[in-house]
Amino acid sequence: MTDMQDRNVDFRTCPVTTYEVDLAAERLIKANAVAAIVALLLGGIAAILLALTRWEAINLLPPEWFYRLLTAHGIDMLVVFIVFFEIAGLYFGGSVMLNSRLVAPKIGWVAFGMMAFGAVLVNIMVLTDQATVMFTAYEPLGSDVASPLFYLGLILFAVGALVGVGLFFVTIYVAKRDRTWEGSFPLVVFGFVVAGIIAVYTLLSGAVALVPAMAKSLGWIDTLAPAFYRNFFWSFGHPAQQINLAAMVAVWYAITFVALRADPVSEKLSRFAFVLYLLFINLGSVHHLLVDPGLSFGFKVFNTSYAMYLAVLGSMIHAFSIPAAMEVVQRKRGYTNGLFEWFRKLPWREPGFAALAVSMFLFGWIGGVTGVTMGTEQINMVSHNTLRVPGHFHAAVVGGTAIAFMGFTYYLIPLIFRRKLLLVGWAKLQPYVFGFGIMLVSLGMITAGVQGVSRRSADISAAGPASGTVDLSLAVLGIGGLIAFTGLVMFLTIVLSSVFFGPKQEANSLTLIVEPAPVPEHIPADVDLRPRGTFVIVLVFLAFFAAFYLANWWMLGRTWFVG
Ligand code: HEM
Ligand SMILES: [Cu+2]
Repeated sequence: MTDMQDRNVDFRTCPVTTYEVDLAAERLIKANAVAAIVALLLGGIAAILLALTRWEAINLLPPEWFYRLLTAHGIDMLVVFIVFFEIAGLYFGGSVMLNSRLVAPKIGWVAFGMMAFGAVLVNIMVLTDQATVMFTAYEPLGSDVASPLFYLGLILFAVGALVGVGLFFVTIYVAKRDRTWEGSFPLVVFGFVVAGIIAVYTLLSGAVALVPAMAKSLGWIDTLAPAFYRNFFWSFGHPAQQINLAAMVAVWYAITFVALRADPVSEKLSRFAFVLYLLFINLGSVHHLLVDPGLSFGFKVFNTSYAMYLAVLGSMIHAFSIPAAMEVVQRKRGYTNGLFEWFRKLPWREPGFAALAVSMFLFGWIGGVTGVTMGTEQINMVSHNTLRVPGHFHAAVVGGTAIAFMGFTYYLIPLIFRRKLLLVGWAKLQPYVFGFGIMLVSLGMITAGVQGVSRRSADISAAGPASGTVDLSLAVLGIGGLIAFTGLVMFLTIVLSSVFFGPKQEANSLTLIVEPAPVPEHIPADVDLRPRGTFVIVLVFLAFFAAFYLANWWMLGRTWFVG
């Protein structure tokens, strides 16, 4: 604490969490969070137009605009929105949650400026048709077509993010040195540290892909091997999803605590699961290269199956231990009837909890199951580049990560923006509306993809009349898009109106609607605290997973008949 006073850092004490909040960190968290929301708005406008184009009966946009907006949507959502939000999360975890000052906030503003400028530049290039190359910008298309300023924008954004991550690490180092908190890192911060470590090599890999591509678009070099670009692009693009994953799981633990005051059943096991991410998850990136001819079958299978399953194990540990933590704390509160009384009595009307529940469901049951299945070399042969792929990642990254981040934002408003959350009644419904919409988007995409509809197609009618129930699947995608867009507009309205027009006030409670009942100090020995309901849910999940996986092999077996 002495160090803080020496440096004249302004702190306030949060009346609810008792955290010592560095006001400079608070301002940076606000700026990064608002930038994230603006990106979400832009990406969301593109999203509904894309969904209404893929709904073949409407086919709204002409192809040029479809591809332009597809590029903008991919970048604004998957890169700009998510990364700005994560930088806000890192400053929150590294400074606020550790009661420490944010080291060198000026550098934080430089990082913010680079990211914001880079994002604006990329958007201008994409929207003025100077970079209609998809967010992947594969070689040789990418550097033949895209303006060098497109690459410059992406590189500035990535370097700015790297600076922000660096600031986070220096901040936690100083916090540790000054002993601003007791004991080891809180689990949530530990999750952010893992996300930060993954972010470092992710962003460096991005530079290895994008810097030569920019050099080529400037004419400084003549060739850039497509396989080289793809390899490094995906050492950036896939691990970026693992940053999202680690940050999302950290947010899951945070919300579990906020909404239920539940601690993890085994904190050691949860930490171990985070370490599994760190060690194994980037190997799974090879699933993007499963159709690349230059790589051996053994290399592909080792990385996408054996190695990746260790990372999947990490996710399963989290996904089973969080409901178990909820069940144990609910049982302590006396909800011990049958297997599922604890479950029925969960705070379904609390916005953060609703977001957590929807996020865990969509991430695990749809995103996770389809991802592991399609990552299998053989099954990938029929799903690669079909709509099944965006079907999978909309469940994972939108249904999972974006919804978790939305839920978390509701708490940042009273705690960090120090404003009253307006439209709380909407906030209670928003995760369900958005989640239901995204579920339909995802299922529509997956079922269309299974019938062979390709991703990134403005219009599939050129290939002749669609077979089977393709039209129905695409209609489900379109209707889901309308519902999800409604949920997105609800979120943006709640957040932006609260941030700009909500009455200023200090937070007075951790939760927004449902205050959890206190947990009794002494629990009689005969109360059954074992999470038996969770165990049943886990078994059902594993059975569903196995059935889906085997059904895919069965379908694959019906694709080519040997004999
Ligand atoms: C209202 C919510 C959303 C809707 C309705 C929506 C819809 C769509 C549609 C229709 C496509 C085009 C698929 C294709 O034809 O291949 C797409 C692509 C994509 N979306 Fe979304 N999306 C939404 C939110 C998000 C969010 C929040 C993210 C990321 C966090 C995201 C990431 C992506 C990515 C990375 C692509 C692929 C771009 C490409 O192929 O280059 N989407 N989305
Ligand atoms: Cu991937």
